[in-house]
Amino acid sequence: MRLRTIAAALMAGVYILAAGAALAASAKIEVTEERKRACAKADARYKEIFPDAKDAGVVIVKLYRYNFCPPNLKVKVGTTVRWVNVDKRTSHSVWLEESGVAESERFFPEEKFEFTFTSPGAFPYLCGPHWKDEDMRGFVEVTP
Ligand SMILES: [Cu+2]
Repeated sequence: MRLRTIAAALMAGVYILAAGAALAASAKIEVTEERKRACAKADARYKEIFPDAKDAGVVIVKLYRYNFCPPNLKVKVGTTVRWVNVDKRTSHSVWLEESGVAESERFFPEEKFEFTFTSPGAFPYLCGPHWKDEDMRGFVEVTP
């Protein structure tokens, strides 16, 4: 009886670990050809808008045509991510909803939002106004 309980507990543990890993994997954004093309344009836009940008100490994510570029990031604890809107007329937000972080204000073309990741884990995030209809989502994996 006791052995069975231990076995069941172990199985549950394995199941939870597997579910956690699956969740992290499923939270990653699929990088389609369309997204790659949009992100190449986003990079060019960023250089055009901010030719003298000095991004020392921060990791840049560009927002362009309902994409976060790059959509998947892997950073170390303590890293500050700067989301920069390089669109021409659309405003966006960054919302780490699953982590319980309040949605950012909408930020307009050439504006930015910054967030520092202070604990390791998987951090899927959304653009408040565009995740539903445009599937505008991103993912940050934070390592210790
Ligand atoms: Cu958006």
